[in-house]
Amino acid sequence: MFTYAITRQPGVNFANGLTQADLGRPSYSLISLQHAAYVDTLKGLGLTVTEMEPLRDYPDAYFIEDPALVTPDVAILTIPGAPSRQGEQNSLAPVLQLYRELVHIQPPGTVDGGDILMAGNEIFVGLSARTNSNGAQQLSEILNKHGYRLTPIAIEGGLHLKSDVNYIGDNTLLLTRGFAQLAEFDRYDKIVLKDEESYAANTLLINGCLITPKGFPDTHKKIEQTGYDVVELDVSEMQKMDGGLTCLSLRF
Ligand code: CIR
Repeated sequence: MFTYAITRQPGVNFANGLTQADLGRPSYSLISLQHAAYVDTLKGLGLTVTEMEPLRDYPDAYFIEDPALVTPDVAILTIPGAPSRQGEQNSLAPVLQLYRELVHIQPPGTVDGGDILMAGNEIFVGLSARTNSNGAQQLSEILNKHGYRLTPIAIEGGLHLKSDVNYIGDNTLLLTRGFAQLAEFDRYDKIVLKDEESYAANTLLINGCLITPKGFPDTHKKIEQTGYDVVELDVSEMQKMDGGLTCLSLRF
């Protein structure tokens, strides 16, 4: 169960953030509404949410999952892999140290939170254009001390590991077809997405509720069969900036 979440509002310049998506120009008024609905959903699920202000020099900073990882034992400030995002982590230190012992990834390591998938005591780390092997090694040394086992997963296409696979409890992964073949995921039950619904792999489990992006009916039907409550949120404007539901909060 999660008790807390930290979010950050998108800034007026959020459209200057990084993106490879070709989905059109995003709207500030719409992303503000979508973000507010996300925060309200977390609150409705019982979380106490710390809402942080935009960081003017970091238009991607509302994807607050990337510069940190919070586990039950420790908070890790990462060094995000994209040069334009390096520094976002510093603003999180004052708030995270209220809750956890703080540890810092050191150069030359880089890690994006979007590459870290926690499934109980097993943690998968995507080795991507953002997370390098030095960063993954540092993460592993920190987290082994707290009883976690880390498994690296090479990310060939796509931005982050959690763009393609998420853990939805009960030993079950929600994932795209390519990732379903990986031997590293053999011991899990799997819900495999239709190719045209791969964006919905970025579904978030919060306190018995699956928050899933709006507009993916086959995925919706499949995840309803788990017995969890399912809430759909429209995150069209975040999708235009290559982000989604998990990226928008730190949960612990
Ligand atoms: C970026 O490219 O860094 C942002 N535009 C999107 C980050 C999405 N974060 C995530 O999936 N954890």
